[in-house]
Amino acid sequence: MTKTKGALIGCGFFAVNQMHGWQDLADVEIVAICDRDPERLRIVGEQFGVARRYQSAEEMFADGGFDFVDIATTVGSHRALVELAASHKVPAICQKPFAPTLADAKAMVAAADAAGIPLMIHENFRWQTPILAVKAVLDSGAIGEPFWGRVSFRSGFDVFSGQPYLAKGKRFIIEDLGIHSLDIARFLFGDASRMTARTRRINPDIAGEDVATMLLDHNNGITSIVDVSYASKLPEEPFPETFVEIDGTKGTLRLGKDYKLTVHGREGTVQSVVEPNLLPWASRPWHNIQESVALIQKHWAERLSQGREPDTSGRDNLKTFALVKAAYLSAERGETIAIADLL
Ligand code: NAD
Ligand code: 89Y
Repeated sequence: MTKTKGALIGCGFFAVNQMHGWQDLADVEIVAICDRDPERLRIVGEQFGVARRYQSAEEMFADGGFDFVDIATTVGSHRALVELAASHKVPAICQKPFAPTLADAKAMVAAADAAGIPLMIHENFRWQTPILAVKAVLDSGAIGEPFWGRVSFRSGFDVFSGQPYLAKGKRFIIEDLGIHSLDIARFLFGDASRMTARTRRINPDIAGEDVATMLLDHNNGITSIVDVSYASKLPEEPFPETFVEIDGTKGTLRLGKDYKLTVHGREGTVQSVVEPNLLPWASRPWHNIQESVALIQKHWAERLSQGREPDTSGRDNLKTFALVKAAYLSAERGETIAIADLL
């Protein structure tokens, strides 16, 4: 079998999950890795047996020999690295958040289009088993036409020890985590036309907001609430579970703690547990996110071989990223923001 060859840039906290995900795919091989930090490069290179190691992405691209690049660095380097991939006509995956600004994100999509390469944003939360289960219920028509929804992520988990940069940015929870919740809202309820948001910072030791409440008007008439918090001290810590509530014309759906899904319709009430798989390399409580990494990477490999655009392409993710921008603008101005004005 001819394997698709990949290269990965950024060997930090999260990239290890991506490397495991690639290793699980029989038809993909990561042949080169890159990190500015020689120690991170050595650790990941030794753990996954990758001999070609680079401290410079430019040098790695110059040597070539791979069919796609997986960019797992933090946001500041995303635009330069996607443009570098485009200049070498190498298909690229880029981690969320897409870019520092919406203007950068648009430029990245334009660069990929001009080079004729696919660009996928690693927006993996919609690939979580419980979220896929919710989508399947919606698509089955079991609760009729949805008219109201809520996507909720409330936690007191210490994300700062693993990702210290999250405490330093002027923006925090919407850009880092709410971006996933907003994408889930788009995935379940369709594109949104208007955004109204309020934010708070509760933790005095961080620079950005750690609580956000967002109200979305979706194009199809659904109203949704997307609420996120890293300041919620609950009796049972739910990290990293997303809870979902949907009311439809024929029933209701609730995805709650420990992946319990309750669907109430005309035929009665059905309860199930839509727990993610604990992959051999995964660990609780991250296994939900880790499985979604494996699933989105499988999706990329399939779409790359079929020459089809991935579901969370750069073009698609501009619409999620516009919601992020709209939420910050709305909170800052105390106004409702029209999404069409941003795209
Ligand atoms: P990190 O700081 O631990 O790792 C980033 C690595 O990239 C570092 O080792 C750094 O040296 C390297 N790097 C940065 N710029 C570089 C460049 N130009 N060339 C080569 N190497 C470079 O960060 P992290 O926590 O692993 O996060 C990485 C990205 O993953 C972020 O954008 C974050 O938001 C995202 N993330 C996504 C999820 C998810 O579920 N999708 C979860 C966590 C983090
Ligand atoms: O960076 C974030 C993400 O994308 O998922 C969870 C996280 O690691 C912390 O909020």
